[in-house]
Amino acid sequence: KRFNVAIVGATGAVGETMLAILAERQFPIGQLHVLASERSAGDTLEFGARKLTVRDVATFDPTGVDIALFSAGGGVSKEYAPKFAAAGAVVIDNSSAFRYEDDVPLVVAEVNPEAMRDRPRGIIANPNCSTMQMMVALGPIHRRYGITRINVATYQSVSGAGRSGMEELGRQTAAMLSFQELEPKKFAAQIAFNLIPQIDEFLDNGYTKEEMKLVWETRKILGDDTIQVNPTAVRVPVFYGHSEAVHLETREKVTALQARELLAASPGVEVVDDPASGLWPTPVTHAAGTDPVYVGRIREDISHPNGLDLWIVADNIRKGAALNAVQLAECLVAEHA
Ligand code: A2P
Ligand code: 11C
Repeated sequence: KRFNVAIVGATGAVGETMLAILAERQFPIGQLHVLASERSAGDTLEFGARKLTVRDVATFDPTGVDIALFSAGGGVSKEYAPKFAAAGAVVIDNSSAFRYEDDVPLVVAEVNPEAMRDRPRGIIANPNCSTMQMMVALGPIHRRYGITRINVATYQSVSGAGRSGMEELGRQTAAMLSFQELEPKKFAAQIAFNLIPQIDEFLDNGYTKEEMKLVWETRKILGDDTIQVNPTAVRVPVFYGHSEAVHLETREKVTALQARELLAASPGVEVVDDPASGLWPTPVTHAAGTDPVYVGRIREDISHPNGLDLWIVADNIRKGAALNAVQLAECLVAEHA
């Protein structure tokens, strides 16, 4: 069987990677519709040898679409995802529009794929990129040793803010190297040669929404509302790849050696951890353009008897968004096998 697929937000940073990954993994595609706003309607995108014309989602008839991958922001998802679902498509939504609703599963392919079978609204939510990579590494540790608390500081690349985020870092860096200044537009402060300790808006509790996504999504994906999560999310001048310094506390003690062995055998994880030869993952040398979630700096916390420290790096556009969405689409295909 072949599946008719629509990508909503196909011209964006995530959408174009969804297209690339569908082609790479030889997804069994029948018709492929690439949709965006009226701004880019009429533009052409390539899919292997095929040339596809971008259409405006607002005037597109979703009848006959089997699987719709949405990555055009929460507003677009809220308006159009229910319409695609009503027309019979299963929607895999990369926005935060439905993630926290009880009747919408929130799924990381390697961690809780069973959750996607129960989808009464025909919508499956793809987690936020910073949660996604943390879950691929922490899911197996939680299952074996029981995580009680997570302290995490993130180092998030500008591609998380979409194409315009990457453009701002590029232009601002070039301007500064020629002794000019470029006013920030996309980010709240200069991002070139700088760090910004705010991603998304502030909430009443003093945490940002990006930080609270790590709390809410971790509990939902691991199915455990008792897990305590204390995040700080920071934007860094890196193009592709989010990094995270994660400090865990577990119910049962886990040694660094046990963690290394467990992670090395876990799906989607690649351990890069050889301190003796100075080997640890970075967004540029390991993650960018690749699929695994890389884990290094695995060590026992000297300040806590049941503490474990990890450095987790992944391509936020691939595993953090587009790749997981395509993996979920592959699970839908498997349901028909
Ligand atoms: P468009 O190219 O028409 O602006 P990014 O995250 O890289 O900024 O990409 C956002 C994606 O979401 C783009 O494909 C963009 O399409 C799409 N998009 C943004 N707003 C809308 C909208 N109102 N309707 C449909 N697609 C939208
Ligand atoms: C960032 N994590 O790095 C954000 C982007 O909820 O899907 C993705 C936001 C989301 O800016």
